[in-house]
Amino acid sequence: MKKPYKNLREFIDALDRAGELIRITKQVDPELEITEITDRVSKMRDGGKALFFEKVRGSKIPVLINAFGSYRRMAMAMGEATIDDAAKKISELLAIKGVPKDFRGRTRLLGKLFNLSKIPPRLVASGPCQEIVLKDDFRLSDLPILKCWPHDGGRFITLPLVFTKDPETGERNVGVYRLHVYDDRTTGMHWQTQKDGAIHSEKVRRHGQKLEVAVVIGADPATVFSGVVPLPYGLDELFFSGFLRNAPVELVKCKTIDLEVPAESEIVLEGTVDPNDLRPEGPFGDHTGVYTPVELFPAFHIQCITMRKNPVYLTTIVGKPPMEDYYMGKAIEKTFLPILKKQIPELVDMNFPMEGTFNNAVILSIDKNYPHQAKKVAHAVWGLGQLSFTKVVILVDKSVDVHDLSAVALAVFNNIDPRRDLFFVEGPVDTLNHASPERDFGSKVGIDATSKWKAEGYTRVWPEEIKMDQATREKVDEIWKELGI
Ligand SMILES: Cc1cc2nc3c(=O)[nH]c(=O)nc-3n(C[C@H](O)[C@H](O)[C@H](O)COP(=O)(O)O)c2cc1C
Ligand SMILES: [Mn+2]
Repeated sequence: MKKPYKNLREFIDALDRAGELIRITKQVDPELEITEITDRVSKMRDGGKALFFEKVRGSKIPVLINAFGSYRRMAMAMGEATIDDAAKKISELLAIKGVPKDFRGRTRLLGKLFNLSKIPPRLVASGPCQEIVLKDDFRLSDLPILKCWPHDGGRFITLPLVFTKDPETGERNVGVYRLHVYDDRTTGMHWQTQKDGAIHSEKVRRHGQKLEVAVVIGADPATVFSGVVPLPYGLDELFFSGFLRNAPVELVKCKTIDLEVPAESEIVLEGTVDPNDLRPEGPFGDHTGVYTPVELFPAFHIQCITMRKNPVYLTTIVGKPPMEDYYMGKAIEKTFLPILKKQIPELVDMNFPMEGTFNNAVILSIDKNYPHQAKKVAHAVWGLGQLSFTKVVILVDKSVDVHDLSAVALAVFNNIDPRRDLFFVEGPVDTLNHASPERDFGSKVGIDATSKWKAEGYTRVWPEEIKMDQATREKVDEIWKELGI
């Protein structure tokens, strides 16, 4: 078993050794210039390399970006050779017998399994993330925070791990929610309405209180990844990270708030969110390819910054895909397929096409055993965590390769009778969905492109798919060379 990366710098060294990192010594501007360089790299074949900018105008701190921006680097971050290996590791965990059938039972069991494997986070007395403690004399403007796109509302911390606790149960959550810098001690807190951090915030709002928040910028790569993973509410992301790492995440107590953060973090911001102190957030060039408009989100008031002596500032950019987050999303698609199959047993394969930016479209192939099953699967999707935001759910037979968009289009365009096979629902949608008539609420469509059965009211004979017979194919293989083609 491989030794887990203790921190971000061990990951940087590993990327370097693997030829996956480029060190850039020329000075660059965190305003727009890093985006333009990184965007070009992200559009290269296989996501290019990770970039380590040693000299960034206006800051002494170097910038790491695109660290997760390829299948290979994403697999390395998860401690595996390939993303499929990580998916296999999760399948094996789920294969442990005694898995209850209902979803709540499964969620609890997942927690228990993670527990059993001795990977809960562990508190330690001290850690390098507190080598420097700045209580009064700090300025966010000393950090190399990017302004990503020309019409962004300012600088944004784009890959922060936001640590909060449920005020009622004390359960921890870690989520990546961007921070719009308002001044040297204040940022926005862009936790979208249905995200776990926002739920914590809503709970303290009802009690007229503030929420303590710790923000980690840069940690070991499994922990950073765990912040974007859509785990069920109440499941501590650090268990998932510990599971990937085969080792617990070591935590230290924050200096000014009752939260713990990874001891090996690069930079930590400690403070509070007042759910009633709402401020305009954005605009921000987002992964939907457009600027998300200005909307109200709570402000994050920072009271203390701790860091290593020589910290690295970890960041990313989002924009028209593919960007770094595309590879994170694909890693989630692959590793969550086995979990989803437990809940939707007829599910065969799943593809979040790049242009659907993960929340807006999914293609599912299913093993259809009874009439109208495609509709049942779509409704299951609309009932599950962040999957429930999916605006377009396309269902195809298991014979269709969901990753072959041409094959999917052939099935959809030719198999559907629009009036019969398109069905609509309404419900919560992704906060980033700019097309819905109001924020967080809109409609969704299911497209049943599976073959139709008599039992589904199709009275004609469903046509057979064209396939050459095996004998002829073998014969042609044999004579192919002689044909002069
Ligand atoms: C680069 C990047 C930026 C993100 N920014 C945000 C954001 O600003 N707000 C948000 O709610 N989710 C954002 N997300 C998605 C969340 O991190 C993701 O939904 C995660 O599962 C949230 O954790 P939670 O389920 O514990 O709330 C971002 C994801 C990535 C990869
Ligand atoms: Mn969560």
